[in-house]
Amino acid sequence: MDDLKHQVEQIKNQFLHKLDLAQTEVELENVRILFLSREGSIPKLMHILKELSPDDKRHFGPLLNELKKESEQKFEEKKKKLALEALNKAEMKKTNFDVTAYESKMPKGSLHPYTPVIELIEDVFISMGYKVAQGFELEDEFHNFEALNIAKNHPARDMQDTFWIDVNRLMRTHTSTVQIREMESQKLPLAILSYGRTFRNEATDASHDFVFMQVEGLLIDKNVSMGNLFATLKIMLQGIFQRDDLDIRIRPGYFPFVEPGIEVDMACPFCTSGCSVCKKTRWIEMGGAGLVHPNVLKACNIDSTEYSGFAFGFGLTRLVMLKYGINDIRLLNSGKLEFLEQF
Ligand code: FA5
Repeated sequence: MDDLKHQVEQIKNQFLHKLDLAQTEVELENVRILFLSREGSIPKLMHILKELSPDDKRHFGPLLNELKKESEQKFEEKKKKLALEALNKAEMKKTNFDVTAYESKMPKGSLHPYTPVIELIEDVFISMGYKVAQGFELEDEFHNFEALNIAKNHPARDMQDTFWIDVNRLMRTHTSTVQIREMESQKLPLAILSYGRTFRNEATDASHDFVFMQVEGLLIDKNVSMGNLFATLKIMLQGIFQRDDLDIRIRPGYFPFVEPGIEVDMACPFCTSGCSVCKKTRWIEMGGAGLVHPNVLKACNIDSTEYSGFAFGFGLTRLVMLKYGINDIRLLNSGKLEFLEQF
């Protein structure tokens, strides 16, 4: 009887080995014929069962039944696996074929002008050790206003016409919300860059849209100065425009969340004596910046006697307009093909 036990073991191993080697439907069918078909080695072994004594039957019956059941199950699993692989291969072939055919007939796509500018900015800041942070477009009053030192009834709230969703929730009016979320949750020192859509309930014109992009930077460390801020802004603008000789103007500016605060303008590239983009001023306002106000640090539980920092928030949409000479901001969100095809 040891002989029969040995035989069961041997057939089982051979079956598993051959099943493992089978890589096509034909090879799998050969395994089935060899082991599971009526003349296959497993059913043949089952025939021997009939000739055994009742005692041996009781002992070998379950062993042989288990071999049969397990082999059939393993066979079905392998069959499904091979069928799925064949299907995937066929799908891939179909996709490859379709893409080639599609490409030859359809016009080519291109990057939206935002994309290369975002990549340039990310390159500049990642090379300086900054982390790119994500924020929320749907925000609460605390992160958009209060923590940024803009209390209820503060006149600065009127400067940012807000799309309110309900009493506490709003569409963020600026990316400065990310400053707060990062200071609340990250360890110091902190160097973050963030960009994304912002929303303002205001009338549109050549340089104003109600949905536009901003890019925000924040550095919190010990002894951060306006000198650090100026150097960083200069590196950013030179990186975006890929030139050193930029016409930039810096003037004092008021934002409740920085002290001192500045505004940064760039010379209008569309005119020599004033136009609708620069509102006849020859300068286009690009963004605000300054040293983070101690009240903001306090709202994020940061000790303002130990840490200081700078922050800036630029109109990414305006940067893109200047880089590519786009004289109407509304084109960027228009989805107009004749506009997008130029890039
Ligand atoms: C702010 O939004 C501040 N959060 C910027 C800031 C950040 C200051 C950190 C200090 C420290 P402001 O409302 O000025 O500031 O907007 C910043 C820039 O966004 C503007 O200079 C302009 O380039 C752009 N911008 C503002 N409103 C619009 C609009 N409606 N359409 C297009 N761009 C706009």
